[in-house]
Amino acid sequence: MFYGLSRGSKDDRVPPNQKVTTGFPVLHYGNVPEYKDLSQWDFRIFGAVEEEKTLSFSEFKGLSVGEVRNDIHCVTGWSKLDNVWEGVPVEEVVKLVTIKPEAKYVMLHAEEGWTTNMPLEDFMAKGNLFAFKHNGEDLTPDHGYPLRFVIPHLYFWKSAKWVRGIEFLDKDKPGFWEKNGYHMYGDPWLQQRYEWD
Ligand SMILES: Nc1nc2c(c(=O)[nH]1)N[C@H]1C(S)=C(S)[C@@H](COP(=O)(O)O)O[C@H]1N2
Ligand SMILES: [Mo]
Repeated sequence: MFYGLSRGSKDDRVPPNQKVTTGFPVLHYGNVPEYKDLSQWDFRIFGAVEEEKTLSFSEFKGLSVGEVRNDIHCVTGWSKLDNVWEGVPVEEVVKLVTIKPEAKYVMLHAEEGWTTNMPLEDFMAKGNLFAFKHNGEDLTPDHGYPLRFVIPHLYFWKSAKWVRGIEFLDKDKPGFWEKNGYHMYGDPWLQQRYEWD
C-alpha cells in the first residue's frame, strides 16, 4: 500500500488552519447523478493524445486496481485522516493512450460539465487513483459513485467526483471552482485556497 504524503506524527499531518473531523462531509456544486445502470456511462481520454480512447464501465472495471491511503484536506477547513481508497492507479489509465509531448496540463471532466485542472506532472504523481471504493465500501452516490479521482497532495476539490474523462492540454485552463476564485494549484501546505493566496 502506498501511504501518499502522510507524515510521521498527527501534528505535521494537518496543514495550517485545518481542523480534523471524523465525519465525512459532502460538498459539491450541482446534483448528485442518478444512474439506473451504467450502460450509458463511459470514460473519455482526449485532447493532446495520439488517439482518443473511450472506455465503458466494464472496461474501466477490468483495469488493474491498487490501494492508496491519504489524508483529505478540504479548502473549507476540515481534514479527514487515514482514508483508504481502492481503484485504478493513474498510470494504468494513462498507458492506454500516447500523450503528445506538448501536453503539460490536465482537465478532469465530471458529470454536468464540472471540471478541475492540474499540471500533468501532479496528475501523474504516484498515489493518485480513480477510486471505486472508500474504506472498503463502494462509493456512495454523494461521494462520487461510481468513480471519483483522488489526488492526495492537493486540496480535495481537485479530487473530482463522478469523473467521466481526462483531457490533456498544452496550456493551463481554470476548471469549475478555479473559475470561481479557487487557486489554480491548491497546495494545502501552502494554503493556496483562493486565487489571491
Ligand atoms: N464533480 C464534482 N466533484 C467535486 C466537486 C463538485 O462540485 N463536483 N466538489 C469538490 C469539492 S469542493 C470537495 S471539498 C470534494 C468533496 O468531496 P466529498 O463530498 O466526498 O467530501 O469534492 C470535490 N469534487
Ligand atoms: Mo471543497
